[in-house]
Amino acid sequence: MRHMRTDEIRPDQEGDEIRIDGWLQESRNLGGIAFGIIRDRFGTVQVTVKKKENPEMADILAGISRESVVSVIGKVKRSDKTPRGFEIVPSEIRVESMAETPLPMGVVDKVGAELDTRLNNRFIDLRKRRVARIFEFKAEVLHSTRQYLRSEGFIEVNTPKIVAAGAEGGSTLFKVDYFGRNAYLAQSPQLYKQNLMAAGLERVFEIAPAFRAEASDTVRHLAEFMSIDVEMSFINSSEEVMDIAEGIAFSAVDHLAKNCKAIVDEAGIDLKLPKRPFRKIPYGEALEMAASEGVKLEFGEDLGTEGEKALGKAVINQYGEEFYFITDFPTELKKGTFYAMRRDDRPDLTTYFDLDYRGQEIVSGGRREHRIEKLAAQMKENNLDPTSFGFYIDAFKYGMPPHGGFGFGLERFLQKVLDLPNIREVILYPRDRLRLSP
Ligand code: AMO
Repeated sequence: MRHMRTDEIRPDQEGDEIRIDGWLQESRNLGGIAFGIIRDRFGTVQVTVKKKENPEMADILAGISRESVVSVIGKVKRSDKTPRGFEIVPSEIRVESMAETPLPMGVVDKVGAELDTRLNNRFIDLRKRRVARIFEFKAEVLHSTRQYLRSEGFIEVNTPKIVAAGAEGGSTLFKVDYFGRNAYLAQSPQLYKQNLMAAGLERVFEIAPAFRAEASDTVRHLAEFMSIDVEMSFINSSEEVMDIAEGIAFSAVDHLAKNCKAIVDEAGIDLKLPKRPFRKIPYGEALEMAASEGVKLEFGEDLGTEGEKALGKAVINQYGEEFYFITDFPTELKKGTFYAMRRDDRPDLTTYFDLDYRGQEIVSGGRREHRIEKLAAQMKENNLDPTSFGFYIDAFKYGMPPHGGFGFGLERFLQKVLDLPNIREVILYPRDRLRLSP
């Protein structure tokens, strides 16, 4: 008999014999009636047995533990006592997999479990519809991002995740024993993305994990996160790069608002389409705005979490906007970022930018220095030896187009769209300083 999804069944199928499969969410024995709620990914249905009519079946149902996987064959019967207007009267209930008791955590309990307990038992946590919805949401964002970038002429690429050198500073590199040699897990595909510009691919994107040995334990840092990386050639300004970062964020919100109403409603969020183009706030002005919300920083200092939050508040208070770029980061602040192009008219400022969403950085990038003499000079300022940069520097020797790009943190974005307190909520199996399993 054909398996049916719970959401496929309707009251007007009265009398039809069907099969449903799922988890027994709960079962009750109420006097003369035993009933169970069967749940699959799409919803729930009620199975009802009148003891007088089928005492054996009533006993079977009552003897199955919560969250066991069952297969039920039965007839659809209209009922105005159930939320969906029908119930299933079973002729056969087969237990495919009996759940042990007690459960490590509840699925429908009113009192929620701690995040750690939930993550330790993620397979049960994900049985909660609200939690599973987060990952449907994530899949939709990935879908809209691919659609948008392809429509803008980008091709999707895959670069190695086992690498010989980092792109984002030594302190957050994970070391790997690579056949007796030192290797690292890629912190960012940036060096490869740039290499592909020399290769002539012109517009590339990659959606892949990035690894950071983040020592700090915060609600917005993971040791493994999904980075949406973009690199594009023949640009004249960093604004062209910002346009694409903005396009990803906008198209994701637009797609969710237009096509995912059920998910948005269930998540209980108020999705507002952002005004375009997103506001661009030069770093100097961003400092003043953060100061207006009580966080005072010196020119050249990193905004940091507190500065970002204060700026987010100021932007909402003054303009009512949630997405905004911080532009013109000072050269002094981006010193370690040897590949960042500096502004021709103001070498004390770079072409680097962040995109922040309600007080949290979600994207970082800019225009790269493609002129090899300038790049080598910037490396030397950082006490780096250009000759030790192997494949990276070679790509600049034989024809490198002007180019730029960015990394867009998928989980950072999702955490903010869904307004969740911890980034671990939006990744199936988070990796952090303490967590390696599951
Ligand atoms: P950056 O290091 O700023 O830039 O990273 C880009 C974006 O990735 C996200 N992100 C993180 N998300 C979760 N946990 C982390 N530990 C974490 N670290 C970063 C943020 C951030 O804005 N090479 C550049 C990109 C480029 O210029 O192409 C880079 O990786 O959302």
